[in-house]
Amino acid sequence: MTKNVSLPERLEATFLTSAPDLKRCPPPAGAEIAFAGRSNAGKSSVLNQLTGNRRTAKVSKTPGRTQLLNFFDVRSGGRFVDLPGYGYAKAGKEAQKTWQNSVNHYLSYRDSLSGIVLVMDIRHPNQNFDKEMLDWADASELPIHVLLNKADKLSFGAQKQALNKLEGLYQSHATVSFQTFSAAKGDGKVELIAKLLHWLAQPPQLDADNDAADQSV
Ligand SMILES: Nc1nc2c(ncn2[C@@H]2O[C@H](COP(=O)(O)OP(=O)(O)OP(=O)(O)O)[C@@H](O)[C@H]2O)c(=O)[nH]1
Ligand SMILES: [Mg+2]
Repeated sequence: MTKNVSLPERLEATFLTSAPDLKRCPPPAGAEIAFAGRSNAGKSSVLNQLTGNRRTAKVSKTPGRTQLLNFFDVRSGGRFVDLPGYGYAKAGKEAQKTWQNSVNHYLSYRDSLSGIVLVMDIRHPNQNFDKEMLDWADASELPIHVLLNKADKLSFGAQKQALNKLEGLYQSHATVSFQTFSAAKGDGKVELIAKLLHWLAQPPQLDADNDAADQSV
């Protein structure tokens, strides 16, 4: 029997910079993994659990806290990007539109993007934005890993039920995978780290000319 390869307990990462839009993103360096999801689903908390540092990304009880694209250098190589949350009603229509435009641009044109971690609140999964993101990733053939976060809020049976339901709904989506997660407790971290290390090890081949063009979108 082969021995299991041991995984790190965390993926250390340090804040690099914030960008309001694609134009002002830092030049790509290795594989980039974006954390997306509805506002308050727990994207920043997931990042902090992953890096083992509660101060990596700002967490707030007030939805809409993350308003810029926040870049983090992963120590072992590659980048994480904490994206502004979708659907923060109180932000005002104009501000919301601006943020969402920058997220859409980033997702559509960032060549170094290797995968998306889509964070959902397990109690309210598969909302409109989530559906759109899953369909878009499927059409773009981009790997997307869904975290059913805040699993600590449900019984084990209810967690399984939510997971099975989503897996069934998206059976035909070839690039999607699902898992339950708790950013509060760290449950599911090993599975997530394995997935991310796999993505980080396969940075997309960048075409220098294309990339320069993309930065000007
Ligand atoms: N119980 C529980 N609470 C969580 C979990 N993950 C996040 N939270 C809480 O949910 C709230 C929102 O978390 P954030 O990490 O700031 O969410 P976000 O998705 O980054 O939000 P925006 O930046 O507004 O888009 C905070 O009060 C967190 O403490 C979890 O796994 N379990
Ligand atoms: Mg956040």
